[in-house]
Amino acid sequence: MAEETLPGTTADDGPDSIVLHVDMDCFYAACERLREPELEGEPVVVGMGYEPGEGHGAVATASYEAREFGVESAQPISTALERLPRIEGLGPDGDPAAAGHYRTVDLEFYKEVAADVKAILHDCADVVREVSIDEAYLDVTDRTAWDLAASGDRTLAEGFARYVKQRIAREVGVAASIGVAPNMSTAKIASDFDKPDGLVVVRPGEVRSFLAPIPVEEVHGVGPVTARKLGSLGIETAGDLAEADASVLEAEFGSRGRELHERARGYDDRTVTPTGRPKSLSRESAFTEPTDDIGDKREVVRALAADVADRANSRGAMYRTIGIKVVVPPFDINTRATSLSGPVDDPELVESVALDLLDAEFEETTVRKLGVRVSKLSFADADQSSLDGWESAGAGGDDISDDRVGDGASDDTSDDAGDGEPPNAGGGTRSHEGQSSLVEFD
Ligand code: DCP
Ligand code: MG
Repeated sequence: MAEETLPGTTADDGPDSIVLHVDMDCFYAACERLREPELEGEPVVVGMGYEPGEGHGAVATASYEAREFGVESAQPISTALERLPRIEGLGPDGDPAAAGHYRTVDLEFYKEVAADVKAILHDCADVVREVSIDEAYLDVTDRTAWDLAASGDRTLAEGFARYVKQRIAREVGVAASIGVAPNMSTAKIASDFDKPDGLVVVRPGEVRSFLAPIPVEEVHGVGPVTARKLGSLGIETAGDLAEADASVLEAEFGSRGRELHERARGYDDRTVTPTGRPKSLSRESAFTEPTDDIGDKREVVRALAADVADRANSRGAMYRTIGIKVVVPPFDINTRATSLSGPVDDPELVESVALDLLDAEFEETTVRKLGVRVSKLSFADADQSSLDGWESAGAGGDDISDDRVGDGASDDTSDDAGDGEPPNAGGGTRSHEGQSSLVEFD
């Protein structure tokens, strides 16, 4: 894979996270258009359980052309079809099905399309949280930056998101709207802000002003009942909510009131936790000051190795590859890995292999960050279903611990659910690899 060549990529670790929320536009209708391109530009209604003359059946989704006529999700299909213009030659007058283009839900097909989209998302980010069939959060903090691109006033993060959007359009043929922001709740609002085919970027300093005019219903965690109560307090927008007295909110809504207040002010400290089964487990640790002290480096590698081995063990994962990452200032990323002849669960081996890799080439190197990774994972229970589809959404996503390892070092952990296979890792007893792909660690 070619992450190092992605537009918008730098190896910088900015202080603010970069979260993408990706949501496909009128997803089921877009899938129908893939196999019936003549539906492009037409009002399309997708639903289930509709029989002409009966009131059953609800709309799952409608194309944006159909939405112009007042068709919306969860509406009775008969109502939707009444609203749409008649199409000549489609059926007898008086038959509501002769209006618009009605298609019955074909979930199996939509899941196939969703899996293609998902594969691209996993290719573009190590941390992907799948939320529904057509929606996911990506943490791409390590893949791009909030810095401005050299060519103008756009951020590198925007270029990265545009690349993700274009890949989905080009390789799968469906449109996505993407929101980019320093946290999950703002990214979600941003992806919805300019649908369809939207790309809305909210930079770290702009979160509060972006949120201010948004209706409170759109703030994450505000349902219709809460929105009504807030309305009765004169709070209509996220801006009103942000300026409201936190103690009043707390009195009315308990601790949730304080949380909503924080969200409206642009704070949301949830991290994007991945769904599905990881393909690798890694942990990194940055030194406050770059160091060439081999004692310090070995101590950090030992701690990282123990942590990674422990996480693999607690998840029932065996590994066939053990690797290290060595970041030399400013951003020169080196990865080395050793393949084993078979899968193991062996913390001592993780430590000794990682230390060997460090000593072999980096004994005197000044480093800014170190990482340890185990990959080529296999699991004791062979059930891989959670990796296969969007349905796994909400089921997984263990919290990633964030405790410190080693003095003066800050840590990141990641469970790589993407394709973490190094290029030459197959076979051989502890065969050494040379420089392997950045995918391994980023
Ligand atoms: N869906 C459904 N019933 C609903 C809502 C949604 O069956 N009440 C299905 C159909 C949608 C898909 O889930 O295509 C994704 O839901 P979204 O809410 O993301 O809706 P769309 O993708 O269709 O439209 P949008 O462009 O607004 O995202
Ligand atoms: Mg959608």
